[in-house]
Amino acid sequence: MSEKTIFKKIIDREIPSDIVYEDEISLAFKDVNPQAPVHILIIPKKEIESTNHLKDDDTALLGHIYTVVLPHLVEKFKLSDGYRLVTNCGNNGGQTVYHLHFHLLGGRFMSWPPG
Ligand code: DGP
Repeated sequence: MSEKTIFKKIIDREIPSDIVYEDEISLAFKDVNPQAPVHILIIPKKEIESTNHLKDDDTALLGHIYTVVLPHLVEKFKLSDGYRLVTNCGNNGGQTVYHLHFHLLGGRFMSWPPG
């Protein structure tokens, strides 16, 4: 069996994290290396490596993240003025942890293009 990712260890409470939202499908916690005043990682509890590994039956999971978890966090962290939701995929995308995750960044103006 392949080794657990750091995010699976967070889900399983094997390593600590600052959890800001949890339900049966998803978990959200503060990024250990924040790039903005608000920097939260939203992950599915299901182990999916990246957006390249999504399957047809993951549609509801993605919808849940966008329509339930995201609005909850936007309200909780007062991000109604705007934010950035980023998913890094694969080597060229800058992905370092191979468990699908969405970076929710806010609390400051986000410039474009990203680096
Ligand atoms: P990415 O580069 O898109 O794969 O982002 C991975 C993010 O995960 C990165 O911003 C730092 C964060 N991270 C890595 N290890 C840990 C950890 O142990 N705890 C927390 N809270 N965040 C972590």
